[in-house]
Amino acid sequence: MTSGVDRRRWALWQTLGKRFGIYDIPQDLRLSVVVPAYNEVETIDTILQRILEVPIQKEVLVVDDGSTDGTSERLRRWESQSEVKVLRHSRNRGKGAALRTAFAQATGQIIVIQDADLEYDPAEHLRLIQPIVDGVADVVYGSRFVSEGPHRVLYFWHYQANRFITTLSNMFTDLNLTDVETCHKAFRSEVIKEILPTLKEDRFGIEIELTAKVARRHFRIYETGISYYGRTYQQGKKIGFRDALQAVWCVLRYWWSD
Ligand SMILES: Nc1nc2c(ncn2[C@@H]2O[C@H](COP(=O)(O)OP(=O)(O)O)[C@@H](O)[C@H]2O)c(=O)[nH]1
Ligand SMILES: [Mg+2]
Repeated sequence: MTSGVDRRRWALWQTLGKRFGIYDIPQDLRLSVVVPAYNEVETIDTILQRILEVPIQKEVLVVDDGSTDGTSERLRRWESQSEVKVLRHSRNRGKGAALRTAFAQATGQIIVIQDADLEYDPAEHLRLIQPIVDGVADVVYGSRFVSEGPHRVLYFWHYQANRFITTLSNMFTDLNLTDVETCHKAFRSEVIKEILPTLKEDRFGIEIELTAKVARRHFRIYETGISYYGRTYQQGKKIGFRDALQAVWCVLRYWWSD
């Protein structure tokens, strides 16, 4: 018979383990980590290193989206690594196009999107995919707004635009997401295979399009808190006002038609 102490220990392990992403991962599980990269020479080596350090079987699909700053040359050195596959766009096409290129080649059971800058931490991949591993979710969004982890304090108006876009997207999808624009998103690969032929957005509109499409098909969507090491425009952040307007347009477009 288990003692009271054992039961409490078990409960603590279950609760804290899940919270921190420490749990048993099935031996045969393989992750596809998709990395869109455009002019990220400062961070590309570090991000790939950190992705490979995560203790799970994986393939990394990096898409060099027509970089001109030396990222392409750096990636050449990674091509010999068996876990890394480098895909290239001969000219810049945008994050959405880069994701589609990688999705088409992904062979893992779970696909995780990981930007090539250091705003999101690959160490949180295990936590992000846990609801999928548990069999309760088809899609998991890492929310920057519901976690206790560290968050860089940054632009007020950027944050307001983010809230506005999330609320607008929720109104049309009838979801209660807290962070539609998060770049940490995980999907069962069947979900991506199903929606891939319909994806159209080349730029950051892809975040809204993906959300509208998983909502329309009634996939089981979860959120989990993640940390956010935001960067400034001086450090290379690129998303801007034009992308916010485009997001609004995409909410309407993908509500109207698939
Ligand atoms: N801005 C931008 N990012 C791209 C493009 N293609 C791929 N990416 C990658 O998409 C991710 C998100 O871009 P980023 O500028 O960091 O967006 P932000 O952090 O939301 O401002 C990064 O990993 C980029 O390298 C592109 O054409 N433009
Ligand atoms: Mg970023």
